[in-house]
Amino acid sequence: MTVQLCVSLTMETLLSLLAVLTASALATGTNTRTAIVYHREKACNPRMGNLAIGRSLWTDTVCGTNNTELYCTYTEYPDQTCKEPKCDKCNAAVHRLSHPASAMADSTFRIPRTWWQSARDIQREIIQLNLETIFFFTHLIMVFKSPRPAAMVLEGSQDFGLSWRPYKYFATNCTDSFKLEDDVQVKGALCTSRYSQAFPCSGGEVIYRTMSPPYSAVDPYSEKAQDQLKITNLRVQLLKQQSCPCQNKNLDIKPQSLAHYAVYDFIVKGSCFCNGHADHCTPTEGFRQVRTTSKLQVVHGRCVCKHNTAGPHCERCAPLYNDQPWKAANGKTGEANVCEKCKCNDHADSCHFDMDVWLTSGNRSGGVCDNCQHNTEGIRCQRCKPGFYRDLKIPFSSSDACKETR
Ligand SMILES: [Ca+2]
Repeated sequence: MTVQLCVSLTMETLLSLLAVLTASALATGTNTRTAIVYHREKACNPRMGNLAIGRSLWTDTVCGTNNTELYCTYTEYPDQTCKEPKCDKCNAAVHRLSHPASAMADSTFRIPRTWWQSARDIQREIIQLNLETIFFFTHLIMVFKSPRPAAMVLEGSQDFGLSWRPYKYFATNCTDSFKLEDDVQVKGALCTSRYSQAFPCSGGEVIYRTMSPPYSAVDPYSEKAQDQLKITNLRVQLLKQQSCPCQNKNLDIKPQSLAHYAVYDFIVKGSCFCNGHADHCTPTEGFRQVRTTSKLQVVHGRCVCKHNTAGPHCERCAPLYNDQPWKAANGKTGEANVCEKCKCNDHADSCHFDMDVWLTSGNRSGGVCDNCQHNTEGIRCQRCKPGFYRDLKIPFSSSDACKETR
């Protein structure tokens, strides 16, 4: 999955290049030898990053929307004995006291740590990331400041939020909350209790990997993997709060000041989606970056296509390269599946793939040239149009190779 280079020198060419360099050094310039270096194209992928950086995160509520609220939190020592609770105020209108959703997407290494906090006493809350195009989603890391929820679900959309489907359910008890099996007992189950314990009361993590079994063995550019990896939106529904077990020991604090969700980090790891045909991406048209305090780079969505491919996600062949059907690169074998150029004798700017021509050629060449110019015709612009004759004195690829018959 971490194939980076689109092009690689084969070991053979590296060795011969080295031999040539050594030889020319010895020859001290009296012998000129030319090294022809063959490049072999390889499947490649743009770098991974946090998709939440430079984009807006949305939540239903935020702490202290209408006025200043008091809240308290518990933390515990490593041996799970409770520390004294800490209380503070929040107010969304006062920068120093505000805990907006954007605080989940700033740098993980910022000190003091920043966080988003929900309003008090709510059970259901949504954290959502909307992307401007399709991206590859590989994993999610959440670090909670409050105790982790007793029940939550991670969902993705591939159609800009029209439809959603669950990636994973998280619950202290999968059967009670969702009537699902727990992957702690049943490998590969859709629910897990792994990230829902009450301890730690602060700093608990939730981790999800899209390519965990049964998908980890699959080529990341295959249709099956893409169906799992592609997203335009991601959301986490927090469904049920869980209180810190320390709470029972201290009855002075009102329970509602403890009842909130708080999250330090919401890290959506992923990359631009290029079918294995690009190692670099630029901003999608119309994309407006949210001001970010993070030094980390924004992951952009428009591929700079290689392998003679084109389109925002390198999802088709470039205009003159449709001699074979388009294919995604193969992330497992590293095969680039480069788009092949049509043979149009320099008389056309584009071609299209034709299945009949492909089958007739014995699956070798299916390109049909479009709009043959320079008075040529044929599926390869390989002959002069009626009323024109071929001038044999000049190459056929020349623009005046077909002359008008007088
Ligand atoms: Ca933060």
